[in-house]
Amino acid sequence: MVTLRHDWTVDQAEELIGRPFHDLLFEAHAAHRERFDPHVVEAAILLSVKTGACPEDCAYCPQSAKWNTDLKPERLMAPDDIVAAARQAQAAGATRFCMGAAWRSPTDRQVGEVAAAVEAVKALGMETCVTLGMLAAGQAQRLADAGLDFYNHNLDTSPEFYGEIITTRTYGDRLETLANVRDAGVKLCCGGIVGMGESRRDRAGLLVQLARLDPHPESVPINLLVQVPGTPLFGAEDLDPLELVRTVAAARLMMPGSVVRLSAGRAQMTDELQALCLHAGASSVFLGDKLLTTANPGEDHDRDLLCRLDTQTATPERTGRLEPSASPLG
Ligand code: SAM
Ligand code: DTB
Ligand code: SF4
Repeated sequence: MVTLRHDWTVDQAEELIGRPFHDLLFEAHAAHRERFDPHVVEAAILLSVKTGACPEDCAYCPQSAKWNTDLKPERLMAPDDIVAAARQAQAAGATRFCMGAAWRSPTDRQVGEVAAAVEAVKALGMETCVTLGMLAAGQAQRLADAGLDFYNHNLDTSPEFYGEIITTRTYGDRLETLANVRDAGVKLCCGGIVGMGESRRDRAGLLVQLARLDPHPESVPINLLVQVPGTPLFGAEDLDPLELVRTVAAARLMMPGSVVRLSAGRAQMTDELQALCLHAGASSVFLGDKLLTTANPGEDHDRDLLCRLDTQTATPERTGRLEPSASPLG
């Protein structure tokens, strides 16, 4: 069984991503089958509970107040409306409901309001995830007390490339939030974005930072940049799609026990590219026709694709995670 390591170097990760394509995919798929049922994909649904007017300057993000995008800012949603959306998500087959807010860092009052929504969504029997920006230790504890399962906070890219993308908060700030979340006993959803003009070595550097977290993040979203008009990264050179596949495969091998999510950008991918990413070890997606503010493939398309791939969405009874002895490879 592929062992869990936290001592990856950037050279090793870069070598891994650059292995002969078929060797890399073979190894990643085999590692995936050691711990996961390859016929099951975890399904989460996102809701933007507070949209736009964000003071940060993330170059990819349509929600930053610094860029002129066609986005209408919206205040924090009422708890009843959030729970109604969660019910719909559950009816659509999602087992996890992820709530995102365009904040740099929430106030204690805002954390309290989100915590109330988390409690209500939990009561439906769904897993909960929120992403609210930087979080202080006490705020993480408040969310943990409400029963929060996951906190999403991405490292986004390598420490070296980071300054090209965001100047209003540091890599160290992000690591501090991750530590606060972990200390409160909440599971981590932490990954990054590819296709921002970074090099392969940057992608390796991101994976090394993620794999150095001990334990590894329980959930690792790999986002392909969604290019939004008005953001500085609109018009960035497209990434070779096979580099996305390589990144997913390397994430699978470097964090063998984590769930890798093929996250943003699926609406811009062919079905065949998504199939390759799922073969390379991704086993989680966002369902629905919207991510936070941009388009996602939508229920009909995804049902058809998963059916063509002989794959079903996870249920509480069939999560897709195997006991070590239950590997279909024997
Ligand atoms: N404001 C909070 C924060 O950034 O910490 C939470 C919401 S933010 C929208 C969540 C994540 O979405 C970002 O960290 C980034 O990785 C991802 N994201 C945002 N815009 C994206 C885009 N255009 N393409 C791909 N991923 C994107
Ligand atoms: C993550 O890594 N990707 C999701 C979730 N975590 C919050 C967000 C993707 C956002 C894509 C751009 C948008 O829809 O606004
Ligand atoms: Fe704000 Fe988050 Fe968007 Fe950055 S990614 S601009 S912090 S909403």
